[in-house]
Amino acid sequence: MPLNSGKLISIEGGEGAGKTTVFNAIRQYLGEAGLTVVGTREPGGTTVGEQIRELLLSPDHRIVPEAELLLMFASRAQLVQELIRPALAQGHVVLTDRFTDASFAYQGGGRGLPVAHIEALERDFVGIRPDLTLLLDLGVEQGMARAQSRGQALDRIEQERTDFFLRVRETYLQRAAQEPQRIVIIDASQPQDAVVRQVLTALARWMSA
Ligand code: Z5A
Repeated sequence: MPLNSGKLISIEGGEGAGKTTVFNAIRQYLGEAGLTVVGTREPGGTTVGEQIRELLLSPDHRIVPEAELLLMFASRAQLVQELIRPALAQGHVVLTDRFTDASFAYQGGGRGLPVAHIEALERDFVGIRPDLTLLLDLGVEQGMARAQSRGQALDRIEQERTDFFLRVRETYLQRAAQEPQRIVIIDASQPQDAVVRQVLTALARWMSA
């Protein structure tokens, strides 16, 4: 896919999948290719969105699944209108650490909310899907061990039980099976340099398709 018009690329995966390293590697790769890359993350990415993120991730709150879903989409609606659409209109590449697939995986798969509600929110308040999604896939136990090895306190969602994360992973993989052209599965169980190599190979293939 030639990058001569704005494109949206998302990075997805479970806990400790290594999104941070991959994000930085993609940004550098595309920058060296002469493209303007606008990086962002979800939830968050705008002043309003970052405040919603704090609310969502603070272990101090008990948030019901429906409110959690709506807050994710409130942050996303703000991000799409304030940052993503303008950047795409200028022909930039927007690289985001998570996007709507995460709501299907966490609030749909993990929390068990009806997929039809998430599809309606996506249609009415987002209106765009990534052109390319890199799904960093990793066993749940391995991912949780990595996340814990950071030595930081776990946020509200990271404190969920293993079965929640198993459903999240399963949902991501189902979505990848449904949209193989858009969602590329990366084996994130490998060492960091091997994960980055897989990602950049997938990116190069997509750019030249
Ligand atoms: N969420 C949601 O529920 N619904 C939504 O719609 C959206 C999000 C958009 C915050 O997202 C939470 O919001 C997240 C999903 C939910 N919940 N959880 N749990 P986030 O993306 O900001 O947070 P996160 O998923 O918790 O990010 P993370 O744990 O930081 O994941 P990561 O970025 O993939 O991990 P990392 O920091 O790159 O790596 C973790 C550690 O592993 C670190 O010490 C690395 O050095 C190490 N690492 C990374 N790769 C490797 C390899 N290959 N080998 C060995 N060690 C590695």
